[in-house]
Amino acid sequence: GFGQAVGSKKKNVNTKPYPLGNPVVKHMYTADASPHVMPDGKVWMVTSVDSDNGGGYETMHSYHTFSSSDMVNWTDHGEVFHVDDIMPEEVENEKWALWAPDMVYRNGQYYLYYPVRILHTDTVRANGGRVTSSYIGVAVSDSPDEKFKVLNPKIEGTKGIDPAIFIDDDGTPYLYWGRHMGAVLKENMQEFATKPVSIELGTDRFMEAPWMNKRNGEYHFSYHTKYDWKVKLTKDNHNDPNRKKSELAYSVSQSPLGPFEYKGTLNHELGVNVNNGPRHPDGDFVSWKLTQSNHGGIVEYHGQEYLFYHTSALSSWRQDEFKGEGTWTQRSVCVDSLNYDTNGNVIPVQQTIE
Ligand code: FUB
Repeated sequence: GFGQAVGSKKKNVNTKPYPLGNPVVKHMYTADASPHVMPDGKVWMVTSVDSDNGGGYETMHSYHTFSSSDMVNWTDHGEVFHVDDIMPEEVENEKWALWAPDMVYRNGQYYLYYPVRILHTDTVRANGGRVTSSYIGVAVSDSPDEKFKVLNPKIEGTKGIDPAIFIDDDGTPYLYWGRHMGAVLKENMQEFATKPVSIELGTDRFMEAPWMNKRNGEYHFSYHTKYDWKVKLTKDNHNDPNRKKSELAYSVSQSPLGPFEYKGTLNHELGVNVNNGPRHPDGDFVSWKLTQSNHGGIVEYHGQEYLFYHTSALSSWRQDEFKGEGTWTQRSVCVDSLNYDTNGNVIPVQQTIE
């Protein structure tokens, strides 16, 4: 837990309590929230867990679940799944990670969809990079706050990360994953009933993190956009129209597997709108350097929609009271209201620390 030196590179660890509303989980690093209303009437989310010591994407090894009835106060139900639950002994020397999960209720049980990401330590590509492989597994539990047990370690036909599960009003379950792939699941929730298809989104901006929500009978597919992750965001380039931005964007269709029409931005990068962005409690603008990988989830609760995403604001605060840039893989889940204009288009959310 916190209290030790958090943040691998910087020694200046701020131990004062974090003063603001977002992120909503402050006692550990969480990412990739997947929110759903469950039968107990609360919103539950399963999240990735980023390591305290800044070990990076390879050290993402477990999931926690959280519940809330006001979207502000979240109860941590602890670890419900760990990479040890799936790792066969014969490949224990490889580096295994659990990336962005999703969890859904169906016929009295809870299903956890998880992407397994393996970094093959003994294989190197011609260009020097290590070989990775990813696929989707599913685990099951009687309760969202208890340990999940593997149901199908590898859903045939999956390759890639970031599963998102969506159950339509007629009860048909859809799984989305990887590079905007989608398919109908069988009643058993662990095999496909249809062949996976590549979903047309009306844009080439898709990078990762698919999410599906239904609104007024239409299907909204949202995702994290491709961005120039090697380009350091500065005051000078943050408004450059040619820079590929790390945003959440969405596309809309009349059908769950598309084709979709590109609609636009769901949320802006943290700090990009410097004149309109989140502010330091002292009144200064928060550094644009807080920009982080973006991963969304949308839920409607008591008639209001909410957008979940993550930032590095907490790791930045712990290192430098917002003056530093946080750690890329010490992220924290944030929640903001998601609203629409009179034409039904999303009013893009400005990421906040409030
Ligand atoms: O959290 C690990 C990976 O980073 C997720 O799978 C991606 O969506 C990105 O958030």
